[in-house]
Amino acid sequence: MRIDVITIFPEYLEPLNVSLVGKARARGQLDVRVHNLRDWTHDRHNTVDDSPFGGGPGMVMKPEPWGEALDAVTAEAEEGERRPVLVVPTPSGLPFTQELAVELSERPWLVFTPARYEGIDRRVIEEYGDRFDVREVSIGDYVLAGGEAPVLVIVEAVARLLPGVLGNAESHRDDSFAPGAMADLLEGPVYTKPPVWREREVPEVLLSGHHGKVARFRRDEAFRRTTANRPDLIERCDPAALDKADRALLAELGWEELPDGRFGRSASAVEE
Ligand code: JBQ
Repeated sequence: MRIDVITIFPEYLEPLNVSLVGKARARGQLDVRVHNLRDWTHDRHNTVDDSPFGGGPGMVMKPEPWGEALDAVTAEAEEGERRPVLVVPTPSGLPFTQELAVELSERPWLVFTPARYEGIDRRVIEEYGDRFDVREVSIGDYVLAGGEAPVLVIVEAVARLLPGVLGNAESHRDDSFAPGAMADLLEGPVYTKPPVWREREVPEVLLSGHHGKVARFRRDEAFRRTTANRPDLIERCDPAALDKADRALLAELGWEELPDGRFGRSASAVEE
């Protein structure tokens, strides 16, 4: 896979040399090219932004440097196979999900255009929307100063899905949020040696060697975490994915079975 990033802060992308993504690059599985947007400015101050038409606070990124940069970086784009996906991080984009990570991982070429918070002149997105597949994406509902950190997040989520990048092909299967993971539950706690640390013991069942009981324990813990941290995942859980023990545990945790077999927080639990 080829990845281009066009940014006014190339140093911000240095972490792409480290760890999983860095190793994938070193092995030739990922071709990452980081470009400085200011290389495509022509004035003395290398200006990339200007005040917004219509007024308002902050600055907007000018279209010309982005246009020249995108034309240069994507010059080799061909129709069909090598059609790049333009990934535009923005707080007003579609939520970035594992599903989108999988979709992007199946494409040969991603081009990222992280911008400062107020964003890029809209005409740039329109112009390239005609030539490439454009995905405007947000990594979450909080305030960031720019799109560079979202690029790091998205590239890591995508890179680990590329064939051969993760050592063990099995490692994908149980990911929380992986399609087909434990019925979209969060993962429970994990433990390793020593079996006792500062007088804290590893749950006995995990040392028992009883695979059925271990699986049940893990599933119960996954439900406890998911009800506590992500009740929305329980609410949209497919009732067919719930066994008898799951239902009993949810009831014990204060959830009630609805007429359609789904679960909802009982009135008393919602009040809290
Ligand atoms: C978003 F993608 C961006 C770009 C700039 C600021 C942002 N703030 C919150 N979430 O992912 C985002």
